[in-house]
Amino acid sequence: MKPEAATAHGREATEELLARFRLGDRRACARLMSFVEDEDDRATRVLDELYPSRGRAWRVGVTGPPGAGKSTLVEKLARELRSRGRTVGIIAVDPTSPFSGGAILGDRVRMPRLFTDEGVFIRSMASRGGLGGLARRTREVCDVLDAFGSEVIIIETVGVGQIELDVASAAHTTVVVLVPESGDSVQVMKAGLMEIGEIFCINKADRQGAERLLVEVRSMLDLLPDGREWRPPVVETVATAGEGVVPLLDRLEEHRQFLGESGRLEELRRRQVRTEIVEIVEERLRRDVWRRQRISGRLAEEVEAVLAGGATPYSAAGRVLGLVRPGD
Ligand SMILES: Nc1nc2c(ncn2[C@@H]2O[C@H](COP(=O)(O)OP(=O)(O)OP(=O)(O)O)[C@@H](O)[C@H]2O)c(=O)[nH]1
Ligand SMILES: [Mg+2]
Repeated sequence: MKPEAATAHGREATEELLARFRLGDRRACARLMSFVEDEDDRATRVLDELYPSRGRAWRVGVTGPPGAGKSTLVEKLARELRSRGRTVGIIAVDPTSPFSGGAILGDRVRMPRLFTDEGVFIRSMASRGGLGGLARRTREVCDVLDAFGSEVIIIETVGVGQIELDVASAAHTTVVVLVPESGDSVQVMKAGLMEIGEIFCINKADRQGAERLLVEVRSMLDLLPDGREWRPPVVETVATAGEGVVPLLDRLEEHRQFLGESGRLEELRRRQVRTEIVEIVEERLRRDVWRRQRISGRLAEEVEAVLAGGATPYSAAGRVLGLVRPGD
């Protein structure tokens, strides 16, 4: 096949997928998400096309230590949301897994009833060999789900590092799930979870030490600076039994209402759009720069100059940059 024919075929396929997506075809939706996740060349076109249809979904982050019961809780929350008549999207982000379908099998086992519900869309995401861009790709997959019509999107991440915190920051409302065995409160502070939680959930409240953890979390929250408009509530749950899920969702709804009434939602949106533009510009710059023959040629020369002595990577970079922006 000639290259032009291949391109035309690719375009046609994308148009057809978009058309099916608009008709509510779940498989087309999954395909478009894969474009985004794989950073396929078609992703930009797809995201640009879908942009006007996104922006309605409420994005809820659920984060916490490994094994805290996040998936169990997400399943129960999703079912409660369904009974309140909302459509739900679930994105399980596993930064430790290189396989993006990998976690799906587990989720199918954990969330069997949700998998057969047309009002629920479940997607697993992985780091694919590098954490770079995971937060952005998660946000873009959210955008696809949002445009597909999910009214509430729940993003599950393991809260262990900066990348995961970045992923959590894509959400409007973040629930931090803690369990009696998650270690002392100092560790929670260190992991940066205290700052990002708008709601704290003490799960496995059926286990020993839950009461003590509750007291500790409350006293830590008391240390947060005064004058904050939103004081994070603490809710106890037993996810396996569904206990506490209704109060948890009620607190979540309250936070959503607070976001709208306080003008915070508007502020979040502005910041989000700014981040998006900056990221897209940086991404394209990076990609385009090294594609320019003159610049990649100069790079090869500069490598030799540094190795030969007399030049440093810093002076070399300066000269390369001189070609990128000759006006400066
Ligand atoms: N006793 C008790 N066990 C629970 C509770 N919630 C979840 N579990 C159990 O804890 C284990 C881990 O639950 P998951 O929902 O997979 O936890 P997770 O946080 O999603 O785990 P990762 O995604 O691997 O980090 C499972 O065996 C659950 O049945 C609870 O409230 N009480
Ligand atoms: Mg999980």
